[in-house]
Amino acid sequence: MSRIVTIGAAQLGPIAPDESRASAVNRMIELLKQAGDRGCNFVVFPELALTTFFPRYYEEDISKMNHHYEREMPSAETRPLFEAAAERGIGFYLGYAELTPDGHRYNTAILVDETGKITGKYRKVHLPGHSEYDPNRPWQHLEKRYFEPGDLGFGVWRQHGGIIGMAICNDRRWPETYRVMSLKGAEVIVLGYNTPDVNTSAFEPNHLRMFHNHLTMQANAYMNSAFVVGVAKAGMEDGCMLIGGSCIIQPSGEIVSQVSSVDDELITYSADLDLAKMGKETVFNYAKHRRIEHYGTITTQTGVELPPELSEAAE
Ligand code: ING
Repeated sequence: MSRIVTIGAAQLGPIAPDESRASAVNRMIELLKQAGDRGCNFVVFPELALTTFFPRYYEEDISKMNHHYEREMPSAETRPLFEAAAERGIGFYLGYAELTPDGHRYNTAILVDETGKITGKYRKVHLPGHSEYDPNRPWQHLEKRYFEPGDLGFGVWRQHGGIIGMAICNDRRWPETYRVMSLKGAEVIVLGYNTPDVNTSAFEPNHLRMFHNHLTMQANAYMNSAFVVGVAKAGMEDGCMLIGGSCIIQPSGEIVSQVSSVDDELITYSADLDLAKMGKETVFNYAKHRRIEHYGTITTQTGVELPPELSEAAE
């Protein structure tokens, strides 16, 4: 009996720096209503879906950014989102900035089930950008200033009849992200992203932003035999253009649904999770074909142990 889960990718357009939580929540509730009308079981929202992408701004005193963080989840402002989803029997993934009671700051995502219960949490591991003001950049990308690397690892959770894993934005560029979760059985990997359409650290032709966005998710969907759902916060946020391109990718690596705007937009797909099983049981059957004992040791951050004759050259 096939396991069909109708997945919604709920892309958000720009969130202005002074936009209220209530406004962002209401926009997401509107997308949830559309998702309910289209029979969705599960909806994926973007990274930092409650606020503008505030790592774009430098603040000497980090506590001046506290209003962008959630101290509790759900809060009075976000509870309506949980209620709207539970009323429709829809689970969801939500990205937001987390400030813990003991003062830790994370770029976080949660998994919520169809009854509105938080079933999983993930804190972004791969934080791109920098921690100090960089005068050479048109916009800052201060994720290393405003967040700590995640301390929860890459988890997976049983929900909607399958095994779901979570990642956030830059994580999608690192194969380890997907491999760790697929080694744990992930059949669906969901992630939100805020990706400026211009590389502010070095020149990069503009078209590569979208190419790399889809390449990384499609390739890793195939190599880990999992559905991958990538959902953007898109559009011109306070003068900084964020790419869209939200999409749903099947384990073959093919994009099966993709947005056409850089605004609030819902796309959906009825995924047969057993498509993920096929790859895990054949071409990517780890027990049969994966040979880690033959890979050689990985001993350094660069990822390989150099043979002696080369190691001097590397120093
Ligand atoms: N944003 C971007 C991302 O990984 C980036 C930053 C873009 C890093 C392109 C490297 C290359 O999509 C976030 N929020 O991680």
